[in-house]
Amino acid sequence: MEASDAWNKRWEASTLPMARTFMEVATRKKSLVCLAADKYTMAELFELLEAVGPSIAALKTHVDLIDDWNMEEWGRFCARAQAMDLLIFEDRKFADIGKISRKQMGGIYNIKEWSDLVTAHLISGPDIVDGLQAAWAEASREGGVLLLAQMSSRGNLLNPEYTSTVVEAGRVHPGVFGFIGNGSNADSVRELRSKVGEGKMIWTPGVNLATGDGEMGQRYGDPYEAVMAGSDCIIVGSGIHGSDDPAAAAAAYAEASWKGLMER
Ligand code: S5P
Repeated sequence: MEASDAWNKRWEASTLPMARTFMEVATRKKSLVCLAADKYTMAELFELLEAVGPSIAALKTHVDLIDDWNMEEWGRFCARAQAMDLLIFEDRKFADIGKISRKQMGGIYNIKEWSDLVTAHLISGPDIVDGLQAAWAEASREGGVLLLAQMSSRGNLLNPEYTSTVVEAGRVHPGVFGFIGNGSNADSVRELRSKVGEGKMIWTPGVNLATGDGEMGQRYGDPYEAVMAGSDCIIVGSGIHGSDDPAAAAAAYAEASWKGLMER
């Protein structure tokens, strides 16, 4: 199947090349799954990637979780992810002013050199997106920013008015790839999609085949429901890496998400 057929309006309306790249990868792999690779050693990360790589479309990292992180091994890890046809997404949740966020793309982790996507809060204003884009430009690379428009955790402060403000600013910004939405609640995703329109991605964490409450205030909704409600990618962590059989779990999430896209 061609990505343009699978994604229809989203394909037509998408403004950022990286969004089309994602839609192509997802179509090749029949998976709208982004793995939240929340592991604490390089060995565990490599093992998880080998097990689930074929069933996922993107790899989300928290580079500052890893106890034995070093650039050499990280470079090998990213190369392996690219060889497995994955986008690399550092979930750094930048929030500072534009010039500092730009510099935070460098430093010891040098995120600008290997990330295709990063997350940011818009709390400091729209210049954060320009700062992050300037960092990728310095590295002669392209990337996309996912703005946190909603969150999955209980008691979060991102109320509907805040969500609308983030979407209004982000939907017209060429450096914005899309928005993070609350996958634990299909109605929230639907509401977010109505605000966003067709032109940007919505990616949703807070998704698990076992719905309900997770650890420390996390909440979970169903992956298929999230896609039907307008999510373009389900971000799944413990549902995959916490499973006894991560490869089988990843395949199950891929199937649920692809079924959602086909029916949507
Ligand atoms: O609102 C959010 C935004 C994000 S990016 N809620 C989230 O849970 N996340 C991330 O998604 C979080 O940082 C974690 O890496 C992942 C969810 O993991 P899980 O184990 O609960 O599926």
